[in-house]
Amino acid sequence: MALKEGFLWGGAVAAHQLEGAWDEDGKGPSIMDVTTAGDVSHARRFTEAVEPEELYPNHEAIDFYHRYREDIALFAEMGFKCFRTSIAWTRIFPQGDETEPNEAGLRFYDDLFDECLRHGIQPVVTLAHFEMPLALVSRYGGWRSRKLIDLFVRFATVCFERYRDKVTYWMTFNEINNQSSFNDDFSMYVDSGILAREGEDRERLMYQAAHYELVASARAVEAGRRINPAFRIGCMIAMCPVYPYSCEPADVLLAHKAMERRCFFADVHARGTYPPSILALWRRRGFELDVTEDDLATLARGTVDYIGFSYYMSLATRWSSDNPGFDFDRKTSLVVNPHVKASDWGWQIDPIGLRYTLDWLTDMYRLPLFIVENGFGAYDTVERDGSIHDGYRIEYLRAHIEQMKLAVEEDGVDLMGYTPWGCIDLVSAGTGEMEKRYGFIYVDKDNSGAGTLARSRKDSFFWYQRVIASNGEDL
Ligand code: P53
Repeated sequence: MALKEGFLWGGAVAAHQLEGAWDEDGKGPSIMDVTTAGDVSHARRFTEAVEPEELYPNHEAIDFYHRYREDIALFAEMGFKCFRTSIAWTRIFPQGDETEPNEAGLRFYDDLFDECLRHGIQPVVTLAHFEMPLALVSRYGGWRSRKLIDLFVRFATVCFERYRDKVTYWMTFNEINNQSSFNDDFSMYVDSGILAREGEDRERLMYQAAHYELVASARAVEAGRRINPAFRIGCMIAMCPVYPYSCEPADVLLAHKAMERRCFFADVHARGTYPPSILALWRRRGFELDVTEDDLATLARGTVDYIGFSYYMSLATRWSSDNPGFDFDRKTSLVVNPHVKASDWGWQIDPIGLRYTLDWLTDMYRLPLFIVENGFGAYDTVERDGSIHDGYRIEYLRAHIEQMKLAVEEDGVDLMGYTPWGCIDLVSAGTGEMEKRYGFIYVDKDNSGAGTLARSRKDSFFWYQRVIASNGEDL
């Protein structure tokens, strides 16, 4: 059994990481427009407003806003069947709480999706990919506020109605579960627009924000179904399987607890209920969250059609006696896995982990799966003749596609498609660097922002073209 016919080969990006044009045609500032550049050892910072002396790599990004025709032609040349991008909320509702959408923003995505469809490329669209309007942070404290549910549903509804006949595949919140690392400022900010204040209980904040988002997602799913019953609406989970460091029972239990904490979001999206472990955790912590009967009914109704997920790496964890509650914390509970290598950014490379993830998600949720991100961030070298020999990237992707095929062919996983991340070089979410490159297409721009923005084909471009043409047989 090979990959199914109509398998959605493509590539994935997010609006803020490639569009640029951050203040054009009525677009409002988003949280990513006040996020500075960082690198592997310096975290990105968030300023309150746009400061003149700071470097904000997302402001220009790779200028896709003005160059998308050329870029989509290159995707078409590779044979893409689909293209995953996101809609910048701030192009549609610049401040987030207007009652009428911004027509110029809506028109941009009309043109973009038309251009894709002209090439036979299906748009796959994420509604919230790390970039809520900044005004929602200053006015409401981000997803601290229940008010955000209505505002998000309004945004989602406007998009569903406008692109009813252009987009079939949707996702609500990108990597909604990154914030399970609630001690990490970046994850809390990009998922929920929350900067924890001194003395606030970050864990409680995270569960409350996540609950509002899950309700907003469920209401969006319901709205989408009404608008077009043919829509396929999914969730999006960052999947990093957490392995026990050893077969010591406490290590195994901690790894299991880590998966519960990281993946309960998928339970709510897919089954419409919170798992007992999370309800028990809230009781144990004494969290009295704003969760109404009506919310629970909404969650039960608005379950997703498929599970979209990203897969880059696996993690490993080791229990220690100062952790009697088996709490998993990315900052303190992780250990290096001695059996796998890591990228220059410390991401552990583990192709078998992708098969494990596909099998695990299928066992848990029995839904179709969609690998909407996978890839290798690496430094590339441009040769004197302009060629780019990125054999390391081909090697990473080949190994992962092999495991993905085994999951389908030998384990019976129902897989909709595969869209490698950053199919064209773009701004890294985690570090803001340009030089952490994922693309099949090189973009001439460096970390300081210098470069012509010219596009060129890497070796991986021609390789991926063959992979798609052979439906994954010629690797
Ligand atoms: P960058 C952390 C862990 C796994 C995936 O990431 C992550 C993150 C956040 O940095 O994000 C996803 O650019 C995300 C994309 C992002 C991509 O992975 O930090 O959905 O927006 O660009 C790769 O190397």
